Amino acid sequence: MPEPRDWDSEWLTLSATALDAVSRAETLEALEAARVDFLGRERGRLTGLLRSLKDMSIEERRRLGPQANALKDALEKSLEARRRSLESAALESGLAASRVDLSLPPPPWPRGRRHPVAETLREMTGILARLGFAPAEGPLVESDRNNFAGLNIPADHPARDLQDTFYLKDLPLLLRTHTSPVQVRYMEAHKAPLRIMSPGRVFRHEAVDASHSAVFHQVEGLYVDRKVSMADLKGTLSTFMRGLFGPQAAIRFRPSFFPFVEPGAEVDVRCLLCAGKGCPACKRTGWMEMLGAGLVHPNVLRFCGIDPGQWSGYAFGVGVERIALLRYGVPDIRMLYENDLRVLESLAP
Ligand code: FA5
Repeated sequence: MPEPRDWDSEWLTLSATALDAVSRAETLEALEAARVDFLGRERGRLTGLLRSLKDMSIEERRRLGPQANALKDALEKSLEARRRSLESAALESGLAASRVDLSLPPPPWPRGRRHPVAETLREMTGILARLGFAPAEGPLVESDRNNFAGLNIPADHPARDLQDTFYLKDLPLLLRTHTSPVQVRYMEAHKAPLRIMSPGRVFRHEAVDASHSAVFHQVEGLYVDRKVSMADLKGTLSTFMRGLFGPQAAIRFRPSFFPFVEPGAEVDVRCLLCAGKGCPACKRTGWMEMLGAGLVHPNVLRFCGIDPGQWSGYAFGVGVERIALLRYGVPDIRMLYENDLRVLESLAP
């Protein structure tokens, strides 16, 4: 026989401690522990007492039953009240900890800026505009006529080689290999006199290296008037290059050949990356080829309906990326196109 339980003394401890345990719980976890201790379904002490009412004598049950039920109600109410107050305290302290100080300066905002090629292009056209050149545009997809034939480039010229030119499949069209076709378009449409610049993208089927890309940009310049001479060309190009590289920039003219000019020249700028000592970007020559230029060939003027007896002109075509490499001190043209933000952000104009 198990010992008869002393319900009265169990009740005394229970009723003396239950409400106290609730009001002493300082955290939601402690409160939950107190709830389980008294009202837990399996082992709760008050739950146990209520469940045992059926085992008690009638007098005990009459005496303890209503009191135990009243304590259960009171305990539930007080648990609920305590839970709310602990929850709102937790909320308050959370808010206080994460308070936003509106007087603090905002975090730095990442600042966008122009791509070095776009910025170089903008400066180049800015200088030429101040020298009196008006903007003109031409399409990227061109005819053989404008890209080659009109520019006095004969059918067997190596520049037409499949190796250099991207031809469109099944069409007598190509991706322009230089900005010079804009010369043909503009002279045919407007005749002389004229002074234009034409910036844009060009395409060549070419092996890519530190200074060559298959897609790059050029700015074309063209000036046709009475008695335009090589001296005018030199003057304009010197001013142009000094505008881009500063008054110290060293420039050299080299005789060169382009079918659409006579005489022809190439202009080099002393490599700013190695100060002329020789590096991969300048192919160890100390100089970087920047542009081709010359006096417009009489055949080209004639092709465009301009009388070479009355008019003469000069033309030049500048590589924009080559200028950007020097201005930004970038050793490899590919770095301009890989769009690695760490590289682009480090390039100060
Ligand atoms: C021409 O394209 C001529 N149309 C330029 C010209 C215009 C001459 C008017 C006379 C009169 P060339 O192929 O040399 O010439 O290219 C001109 C410039 O473009 C070069 O000096 C160089 O700066 C740049 N360039 C040429 N090929 C590449 C390439 N693969 N990648 C980057 N830049 C290039």
